[in-house]
Amino acid sequence: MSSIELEHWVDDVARLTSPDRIQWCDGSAAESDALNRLLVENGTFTPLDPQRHPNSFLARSAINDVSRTEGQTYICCSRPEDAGPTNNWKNPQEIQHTLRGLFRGCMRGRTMYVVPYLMGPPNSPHTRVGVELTDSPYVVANMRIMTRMGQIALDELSRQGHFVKGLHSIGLLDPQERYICHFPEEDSIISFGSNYGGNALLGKKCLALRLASAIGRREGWMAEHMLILGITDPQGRKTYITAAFPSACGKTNLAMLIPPPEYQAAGWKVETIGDDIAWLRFGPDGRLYAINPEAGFFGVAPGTSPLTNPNAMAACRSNTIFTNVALCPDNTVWWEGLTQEPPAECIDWMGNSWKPGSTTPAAHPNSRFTAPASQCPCISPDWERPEGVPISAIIFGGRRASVMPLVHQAFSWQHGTFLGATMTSEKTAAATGPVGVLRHDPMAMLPFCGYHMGDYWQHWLDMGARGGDLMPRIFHVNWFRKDAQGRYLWPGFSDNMHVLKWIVERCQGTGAAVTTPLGDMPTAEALNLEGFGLSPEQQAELFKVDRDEWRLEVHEREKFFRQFGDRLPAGLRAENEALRQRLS
Ligand code: GTP
Ligand code: SPV
Ligand code: MN
Repeated sequence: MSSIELEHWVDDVARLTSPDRIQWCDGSAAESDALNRLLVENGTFTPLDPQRHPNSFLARSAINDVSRTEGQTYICCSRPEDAGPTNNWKNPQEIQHTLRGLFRGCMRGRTMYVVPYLMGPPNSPHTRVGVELTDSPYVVANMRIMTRMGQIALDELSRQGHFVKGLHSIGLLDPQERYICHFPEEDSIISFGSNYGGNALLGKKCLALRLASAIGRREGWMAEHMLILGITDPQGRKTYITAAFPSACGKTNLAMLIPPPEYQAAGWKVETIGDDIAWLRFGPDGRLYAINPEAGFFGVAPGTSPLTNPNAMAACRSNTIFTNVALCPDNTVWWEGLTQEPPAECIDWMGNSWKPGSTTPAAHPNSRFTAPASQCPCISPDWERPEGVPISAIIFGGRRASVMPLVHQAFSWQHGTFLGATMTSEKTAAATGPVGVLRHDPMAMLPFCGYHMGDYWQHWLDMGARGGDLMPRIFHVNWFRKDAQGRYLWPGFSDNMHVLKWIVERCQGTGAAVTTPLGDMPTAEALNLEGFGLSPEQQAELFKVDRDEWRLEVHEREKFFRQFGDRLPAGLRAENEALRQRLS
């Protein structure tokens, strides 16, 4: 039934787009080798040094196709009010008409690839099937790493009988004619005019977040922009944590954290389950379980180094696609932050020769590596568990140079939902537009929530009411507070372990805390900052709650909440009121 539906759909799309040939992808190594050869021949891929980077390639994108384009991303549901004030909306019939015009004949001279894929581990009841039709071999090569692609998905499709339709064409890569469209009422995606990750790899943000968030609401589960990690304490107990940080705000790094030597000596261990997306649902014991729907990492290259993230470096040594990084004369790659000393010369991400001291970066700030998760040295033995892992804590966090302290814990699930809903963060290069501008990014889902944000918050509260005391504890962190000179106060990376340890202890019912107007914070003994080289003033600054600044925050949040009208859950308004009271 479903495979017939698939064949009909492929025929329909082929009639519309007129590709020269159609290739059904089976996910085999032979298919991948042939595709990589083709990408080298057509100039998309540059092979890297086979010793230092086996089976790995550099790809350079069009210079105006380097990040997600949120202004051209649409939720296409019948009623605009169901997309809500934080999404762009299009009328489904009208946009279908426009898109048909753009897709007509757009694959002439090209191959149309049929890419069946799974989001979720094999043999999991939570796993969904998607099929992407695309004219981009670069997309196929990335999908093979990021998802479980090919025959495995066709087999699952014949069991499940349903798949999410994703139609993609790079078109002419014209930024003026770019549409990333989601149809939550019919579980389909149409993307035109971009070859960039989040716009073109339709399993990732389009299916696993925008559509899945809407499906999850209907079915009573959650799709979130969260890493998943497991921490083993010296007693051998495992605690699983998820964390929602906005794009390029530290998920991959936290997911792959290496504990400082004294923690390792004491027996602490951190393992990765996922670095970007979590699907959360109740298990038979009433706890919330998370799976990572992805099979690879689409990680930010700049700032990744053997010092900051050796696990990511190991993961992307081989079988990796590097997009928009710099190329060294010895056919290795480089990006800002990889080494302290830049190479004497290299080719920058645009293909121009580059020397240290140049006014432009060698690698694009949103350059990325696409690497198999299985290659990560700290990947958890549980990462493909069909039932997922039980979550004890959820962490929210953003990039805030001021105001927001290092860590605090919510008083309740509702208060935690409020902490997530009021997250703000400075914009990064992961989306087009000015970097550094502060914006609200609720639950790090602003660009990824597939329906009305007010209904999404209500769904969070409903999940909390269902889970009761078994729900995870909720925390907020900020690794990015700066001093008056603009330097980060907190060393971050490995040292984030100090904060994780306190969070684990709070979940276990130990970890000491003091109550502040914002939430519970660690006592000086519970989070020992000695030996960090921080002055007492710097330590105080990390945890400072400036009441005047916070009264402004409360006011700002009130304004932010207003746009959600009567879809703002009363509980969230009440939490802002309660915060105002605690500050006075
Ligand atoms: P997406 O893939 O876009 O969703 O990003 P992400 O949330 O996985 O972010 P990632 O871990 O790739 O980090 C983005 C940038 O933040 C990199 O340049 C990191 O080096 C930097 N970063 C990550 N963790 C920390 C930290 O603890 N402190 C500081 N100062 N920088 C960090
Ligand atoms: C993000 O921007 O949050 C990413 C990269 O993880 S992308 O897949 O392009 O969305
Ligand atoms: Mn992301």
